Amino acid sequence: MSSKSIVSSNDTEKLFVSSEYIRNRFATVMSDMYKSEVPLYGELLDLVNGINETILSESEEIKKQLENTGEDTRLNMERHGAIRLGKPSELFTMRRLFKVMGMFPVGYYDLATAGVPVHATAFRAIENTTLNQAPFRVFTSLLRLDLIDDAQLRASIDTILENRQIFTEKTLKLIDKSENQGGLTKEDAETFVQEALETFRWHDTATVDYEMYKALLGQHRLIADVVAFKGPHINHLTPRTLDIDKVQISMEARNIPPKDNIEGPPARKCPILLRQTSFKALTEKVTFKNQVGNQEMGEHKARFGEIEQRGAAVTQKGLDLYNELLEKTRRAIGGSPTAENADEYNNLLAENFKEFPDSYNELQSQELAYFHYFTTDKVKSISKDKNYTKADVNQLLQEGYVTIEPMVYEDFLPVSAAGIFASNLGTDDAKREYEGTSNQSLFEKDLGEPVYNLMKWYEDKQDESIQECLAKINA
Ligand code: OOG
Ligand code: NI
Repeated sequence: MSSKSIVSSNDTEKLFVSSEYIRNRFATVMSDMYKSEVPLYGELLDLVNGINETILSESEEIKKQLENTGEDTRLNMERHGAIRLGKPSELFTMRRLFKVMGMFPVGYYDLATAGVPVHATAFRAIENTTLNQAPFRVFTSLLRLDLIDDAQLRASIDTILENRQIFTEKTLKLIDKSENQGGLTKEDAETFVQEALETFRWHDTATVDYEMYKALLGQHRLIADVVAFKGPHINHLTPRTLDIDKVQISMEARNIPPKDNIEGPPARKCPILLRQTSFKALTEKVTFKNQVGNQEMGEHKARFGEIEQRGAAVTQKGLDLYNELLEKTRRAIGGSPTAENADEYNNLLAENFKEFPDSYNELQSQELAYFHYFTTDKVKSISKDKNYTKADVNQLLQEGYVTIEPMVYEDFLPVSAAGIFASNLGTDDAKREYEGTSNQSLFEKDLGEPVYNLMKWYEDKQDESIQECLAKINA
């Protein structure tokens, strides 16, 4: 990061650090914490870094592409994490906490239809430059108590959650301070980062007794994970690889057992959206306290490792085609793939996706994906006797006055997310079905503001890049 972007001043003459600086610090301390809590994560980072280095040294094309879009500098910092919250006020404060780090809620994901009783958003930066400086993002889900049919258990959960405070006093004070004065000094930022980290820490003592834990588990493993602990421990941190198939094979070779199949689209020349794989959740020892103060030992599975490969963001038309081909494949094998039919699933997926054009030119001309537009040197010699508009862009592209690079998909996929949840929760939970409709307006009410519309975000970014080109051409 350039030194210029670390500090910004305000009119009270105090020096505030930028939100990118705070976000990077937070991502770093989080990564260090997770490395010490889940050593396999550190091993996965080594693996991913090694594979990325090889690819960058072997493929001039990929290297150039990442340089042109500015993603080259962020590749090795790139991580996403996930947390699961229990009650509305936690989501509300979490939004304020992430805002201190320049992270905003983008997209609404309903996972109930896929058998997971939560809905979610992803907190991330929303400007290209700030994304490239500090790409850290957090998939944040909120338990949907309204989907739990057992009224008595629902009441107990309410009471348990009512009594917990997942944020430290100092964190809350510093969020207020940042909101009131428009930023934090370097010293405050460091305290904020360390205090905020506490919310994401693993606790090996449950807040409920073993009986209650079992009752929660009986409803859904995820409910036990959210309700039985002091806070929303970070459950995975995911580095970005440039070749997930290589990682999947190397994981097996290193005795890190991956899940049975890679979520998302098949391998392609021009990757789209997001492909993900993970290693199974660890079995961790947990202490439960019963009413008379005695301790009982048990275990819990929550934290796992995940790797992702990101490709081009697709338009609504592209997403519809993606969903259609994915659903067609899932239907043919009878739902989510299992260890037994993973090969069959992958072959069929590859076969079905032949329908999805696999060159950037086709993806552009058929408006299936989003692109950054750049002017070329040829622009110097362009005829100036007309004013070029958006309608001329395809012509300009064909004639070599502008070029394109794919816009990377910055977000998540609900079916994949459900698959990741399921692979770590056990198949019984994955088969569960929840009645009820998705409830974005309730989510936004709890959040305290609307989420950014995901498609519109890419549309706007593409538009900005086209307008910049036109401004240069018409200058
Ligand atoms: C979140 C799963 C979603 C992803 O990469 O799709 C996710 C969770 O298990 O809490 O992180
Ligand atoms: Ni994830």
